[in-house]
Amino acid sequence: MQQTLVLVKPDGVARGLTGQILSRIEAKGYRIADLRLVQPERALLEEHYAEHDGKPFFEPLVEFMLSGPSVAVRLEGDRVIEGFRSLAGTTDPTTAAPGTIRGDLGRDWGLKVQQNLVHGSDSEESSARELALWFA
Ligand code: DAT
Ligand code: MG
Repeated sequence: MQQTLVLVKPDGVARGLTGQILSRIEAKGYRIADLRLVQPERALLEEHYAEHDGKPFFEPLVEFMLSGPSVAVRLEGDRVIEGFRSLAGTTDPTTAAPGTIRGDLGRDWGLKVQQNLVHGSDSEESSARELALWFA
C-alpha cells in the first residue's frame, strides 16, 4: 500500500472544482486518509518545489501557489502514486489528454506558469518528503 500527496491547487479551489476532483479520485477507488485546507507560507512552497529552483517558472509558480489556499490530501492505495498522476494527466493542461483532470478541466491562461489544478507526488521519496511538509 502506498500514500501520495495530492494538492488541489489555488486555481482548482478558486474555480470551485474541489468536489469534482475529489469525486474522480474517490471513484477510482483511492482512500482519502487525511485532508486539510492550507494557506501555505513561502518557505513551505520553496521546499516543496526545491527541484525547480532556478528555472524560469519557479518564482511565478511560488507566487501562484501563494495566491490562495490549496486542499492537501493524504491519498492511499496500491500504486496510488502513478495511479493519481495518470488520473491528473500530463503537466501542460492545454494538451493533457481528455479524460484526465487537467485535460478535462484545465487550460492555459496566458501566464508564465501552468495553472494545472492539481499536484501529485512523483515517487515514494517525494511523497514521504511532501507529506511531512504539508501534514506537519
Ligand atoms: P508536475 O506538476 O506535472 O509534476 P513539474 O513537477 O515538472 O510538473 O512542475 C511543477 C509545476 O510547475 C507544474 O505543475 C506547473 C509548473 N510548470 C512546470 N513546467 C512548466 C513550464 N515549462 N512552464 C510553466 N510552468 C511550468
Ligand atoms: Mg512534479
